[in-house]
Parts: sequence; C-alpha cells; structure tokens
Amino acid sequence: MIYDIAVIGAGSMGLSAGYYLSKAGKTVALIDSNDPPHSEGSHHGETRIIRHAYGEGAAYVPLALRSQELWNDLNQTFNQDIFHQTGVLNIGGDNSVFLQNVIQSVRQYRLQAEILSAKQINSRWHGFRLPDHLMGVYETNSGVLMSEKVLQSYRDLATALGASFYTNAYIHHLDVTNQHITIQLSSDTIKAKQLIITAGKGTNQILSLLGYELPLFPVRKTFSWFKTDESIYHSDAFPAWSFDNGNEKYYGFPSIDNAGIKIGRHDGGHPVKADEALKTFGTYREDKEDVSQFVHRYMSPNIQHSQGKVCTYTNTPDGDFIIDRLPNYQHVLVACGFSGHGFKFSSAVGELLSQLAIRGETSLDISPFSLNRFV
Ligand code: PYC
Repeated sequence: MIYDIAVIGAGSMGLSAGYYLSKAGKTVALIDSNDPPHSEGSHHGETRIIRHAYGEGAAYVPLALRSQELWNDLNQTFNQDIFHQTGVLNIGGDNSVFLQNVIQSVRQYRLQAEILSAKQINSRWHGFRLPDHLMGVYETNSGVLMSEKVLQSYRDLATALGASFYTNAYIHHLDVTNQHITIQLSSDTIKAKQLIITAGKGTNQILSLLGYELPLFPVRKTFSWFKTDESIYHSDAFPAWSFDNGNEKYYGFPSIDNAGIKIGRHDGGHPVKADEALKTFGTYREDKEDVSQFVHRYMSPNIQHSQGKVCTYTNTPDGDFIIDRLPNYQHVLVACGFSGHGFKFSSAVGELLSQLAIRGETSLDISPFSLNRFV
C-alpha cells in the first residue's frame, strides 16, 4: 500500500497532524521511535499553558486563537477535560519585552484582558507576593491543557479513523523521489506520497538522511511540583501564569486534581545531544534551587518542593518555530524548533500541516516560521 502521507515523529505535532489528516479521509502512517504518550519528548508532565496574548510576539495570536477553538472542539469530542479555563496571568516589569508584546497582542486583537498592578494581583490571588515594581496582564479565556491526555486523545481518534502506527521504530533508510517517499524500518517498508517530519529533538537525525541540517539546539529543562494549600492554589481559584522580569523567565500552573502547583524555569537549560539520555532531576543544583527561590520570593515562604522531572526544549536561534517545506523536496514538510512554547499550538499546527499536505496552502500566516529566515 502507498499511504497518502507518512508522519515521522508522533509527538504532539505529529499526532495532531495525523488526526486531522485521517479526519480528512487521508491514509496516514505515523512513525515514532517511542510509543506516545511517553516521557522522552516534550509533552509529558501532565500540563501545558495556553496563552492568547502572546509575549513571544503578537504574530502568534491568530495561531493561539485557532488552537483554542480546536482545543474546545477536542474537549467536546473526547469529553476528557483536556482544557481547564483557569485564565493566565502574565507578570513582568517595565523592562519586559515579553509583557510589552502581551499588551500589544491585547490591543491589536482586542483580547479580553485586564492590566493589574502588583498590589491588585496580590490582593486578588493570595498565592502571590509580588513587589511593587512588577505588574501583570490577566486574560480569562485561556488556561491549562492536559498534555498527556491530549496525546492519548489524538492517538485514539486517529486510530479509530484508520491511521497506522509504527512505534518503537528505528528508521534505517529514507528515500525521497518526485514520486514516492520510502521509509525503511527494521521490519517494515513504508511508502507514501508525502512526508511530514515532526521529530522534535530528533529532527536533524532524520534530515541528515536527506543531506539537511537545521539550526536546532536541544536543551535539558526541568519542572517541579510543590505541595500547597489547596484553598489558595487550586485551579478553581488560581490562574496559570508566566513571569519575565527581563532577567529570568518562569511559568507555573495552579494545583489541578490536588497535584500541587507546578513551576519551571523557561530560560537557560543545559545543551544536550538529540540522542543523549537526559540527566535525572537533581543532577544540577539549580534544578531545585531556581524554582524554590522563585516560589519563596514571589509566592509563599512555606511551600515545600515535592518532585521534579526533566524534559527537552528544541530551540531555534530566535525562539520562533520552523514550519516549512524542505527546499528541493516540495512534498516534504517539516515542523520543529518549538523552543519550549509550542505545545499550546499543536492543535492548529496539526491542522495547518494537514491543510498544507492536502491543499498546498493554509489560511494561517506561517511566514514568520519559514526556513529562509536563516539563509
Ligand atoms: O509557553 O506557556 C508556555 C510554557 C509553559 C511551559 C513551557 N512553556
């Protein structure tokens, strides 16, 4: 059989693309070196934030809004509580470009949001103790996605629609001609008319089989949970948040299902090779120290660290995504370099990849993510 589309990398982006392609009636082969959902990529740890007013640039807002519509649809289709509308509070100071972009996004796209002083934030949410020089922008329609449930939902839905999965699969050979894609696995040979590569930190390993290398820099990141007073930090009463004071970037989640609050540092991280096993949480002193200091300074002096995990960001030089066709291979699409802020967009990215594969175009503006910005 020749599949309409093969997808290499069935993480958040690949599974979403596989679901939308299958939904559109296409035959799809999803190939992954692991068995998603799993803990080796960038989707584990239960939760991810969806923000609409976008600190990384207002150009992301239409993608965020379309993603939200698709999450709401998936929530209904799958009935699995994959989205919690906790609202998101973006915190920063006068020198925070991130917060200026958030405010710009609110104005340009008329998003529902409130600008709050540190005093107003501290009195509305007793879980914060922000100094006066900080401020925040609170949006109510955004919140928290249950990332592992999302992946399982996409996998179940794509499977029900007839998608084929090749998991724990190692790619020995990749051959792309004008007619066909041929992917040689240990025990299967897959043929397809088009290829989508969404292989996260492993993208360059796949692209090297075609003689390409993209500017992708995987880094080891950590995140932690803290045991908390549920009356203050429960998701019914406390928002998800981001923090950028110009020097450090953090993000955090309210306590969902009594799991405690989850916090991570967004900037920095240790460079890793794509095939390198990540050093376990606690290997570096800052794994626990950074988030503990943050919590004790800006949230509550009494909260205790309970556990931490490691994950990977695959960064680009400018922190913006790569979504494009591979030069010289017009039937090969690549989506990668999500730089630690991609999960929230995976619904819309999967949909737009399916549109590009089926129709050759998408209504969303993906020009900021083109490969030619690196030339
Ligand atoms: O983009 O909001 C975000 C985020 C949360 C955790 C990592 N990135």
